[in-house]
Amino acid sequence: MEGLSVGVRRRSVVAAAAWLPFVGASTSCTGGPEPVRGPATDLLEGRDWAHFAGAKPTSAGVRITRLDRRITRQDGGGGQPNPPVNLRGPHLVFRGAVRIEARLRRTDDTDAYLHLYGETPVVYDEWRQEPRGVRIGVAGGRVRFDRWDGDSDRPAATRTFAGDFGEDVRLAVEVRGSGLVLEADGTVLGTFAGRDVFGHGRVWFGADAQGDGEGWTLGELRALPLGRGRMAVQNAPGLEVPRSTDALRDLAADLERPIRLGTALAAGPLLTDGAYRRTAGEEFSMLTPENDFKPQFVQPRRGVFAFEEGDTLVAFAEANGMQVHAHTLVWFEALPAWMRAEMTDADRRRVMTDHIRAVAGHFRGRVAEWDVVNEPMSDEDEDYTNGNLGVRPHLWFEAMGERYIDIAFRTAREADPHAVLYLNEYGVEEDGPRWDALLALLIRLRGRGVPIDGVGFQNHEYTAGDRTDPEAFRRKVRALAGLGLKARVSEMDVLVGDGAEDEDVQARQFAGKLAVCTEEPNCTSFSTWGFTDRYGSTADIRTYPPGPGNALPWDPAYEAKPAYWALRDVLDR
Ligand code: 9MR
Repeated sequence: MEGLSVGVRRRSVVAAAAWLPFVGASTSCTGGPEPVRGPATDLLEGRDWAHFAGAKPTSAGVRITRLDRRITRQDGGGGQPNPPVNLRGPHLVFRGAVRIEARLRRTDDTDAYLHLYGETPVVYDEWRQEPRGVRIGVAGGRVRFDRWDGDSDRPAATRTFAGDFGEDVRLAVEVRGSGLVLEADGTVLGTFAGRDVFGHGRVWFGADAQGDGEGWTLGELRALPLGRGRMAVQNAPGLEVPRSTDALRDLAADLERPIRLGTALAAGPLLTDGAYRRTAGEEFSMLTPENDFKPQFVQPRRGVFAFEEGDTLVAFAEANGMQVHAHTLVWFEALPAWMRAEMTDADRRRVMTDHIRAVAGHFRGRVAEWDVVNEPMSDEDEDYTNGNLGVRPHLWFEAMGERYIDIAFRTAREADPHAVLYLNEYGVEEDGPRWDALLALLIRLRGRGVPIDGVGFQNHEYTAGDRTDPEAFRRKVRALAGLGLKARVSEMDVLVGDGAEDEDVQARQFAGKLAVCTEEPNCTSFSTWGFTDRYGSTADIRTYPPGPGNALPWDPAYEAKPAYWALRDVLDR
């Protein structure tokens, strides 16, 4: 079923619509002749549900744990639900009409939802591009149906159905052309306009548990083609990609003093976008998880961990001979709401150390390095004169003072004794009070015997004012060498205007920093923050579809930009 063309899909939509003269209203029957059913395919047995966050395959089906994953706002407020998608599991490719049947078993007050996605979400941890799809489930004793049209994070249509639904409910959805038929326990509940939700002829699966209970069990999940429809089940692609001998990573490995060439990656596009996967594995010898290791992903509820997306990134690194630079254990952003809640100082400290032990312990031996403390320096002038010594007074600082940094590094070292431990910071590539305060902090940490090995210089250049001089950066790297510390370029991206010369400015900035890193013996790696403008963190992600950024070495269509060639030139000198 590979390579279905849009034309074929359109024709089948028209054909299927003939079965469905009455679309858009809720009725008790579909109004058309019963389509012939093909054989059903089991989507649980023998399929991969083990890499799906919050899910655990059992003999009774797949147990779905309540994760409460949300995209929290930076003030810690509610945010958008972020239920996981089983991207490493099966998805359907179909044309014409298809029927999906599920059995939802509940033993407590959990609200049980099955998501059928027509395309996959793009997940940033402060925003999720909710794709086209439908969600069916049982909530508060009612069957519920929601449809997203891919133009907002809110559902375009929601319906609930009261009924005598027990602990074990069979739901079915038929995708028939542009119509959707919903069935519960053998009764048709309604027929809905499907818009173009499944117009790509694909269905990915997700599941979510909400409400007061602990979870539910997906007892059965099957799919079958209807009428003249065709259907195939596809598994996720393998993670190993073909290697070249002449990519950035190869040139960096061939330097007299080899360094690692890295980039920030996300599990979603790795599993769904072949060009992303191939370029990432071919060109880079190190990866930083852009968001998938952050607390709101890995510990969405206190004591409930979900490492599956992070594990996928580690597996990708292992399959392609890359190192993982893990990011990040202690930060003031990307925290689940529970972590920000009021608590005693002692509890706050326990939350931090428990998190470090659990997360660094989980990845122990499989990651080379950790950003233990991210962005400890303050943005407020007053923190440089009020006794805080430039250290940001966030929740961890409030509970422990500057010693939170000592405790974090000591705990990380115990949890993964072989990982190289970094402090990661922005805006310290150039001279100024921020750098002075960081250097003074590093001297204090060294003086107290804190096990810190190096500093990551993020090198984000978002505005013309951020364009730092490579020589200023070189002085910082050397200052660290004087303290016996390593340095790395950890998150470089260079946002530019759209003038003809802008891409050259961008290329020069990337090349200048890489050159310093290759020349200074304590600089270990050079990483960009993403590599294609298609998913960069500078994209305008609050619009549907997102507006691409322009800060990275590859354009949204994976064409190498001048910055890429400039990086090669530095390595190939
Ligand atoms: O690129 C990341 C973006 O998707 C997240 O929403 C954001 C908050 O977690 O973090 C971005 O990455 C940041 C990194 O973790 C730390 N340094 C600055 C990066 C760019 O904002």
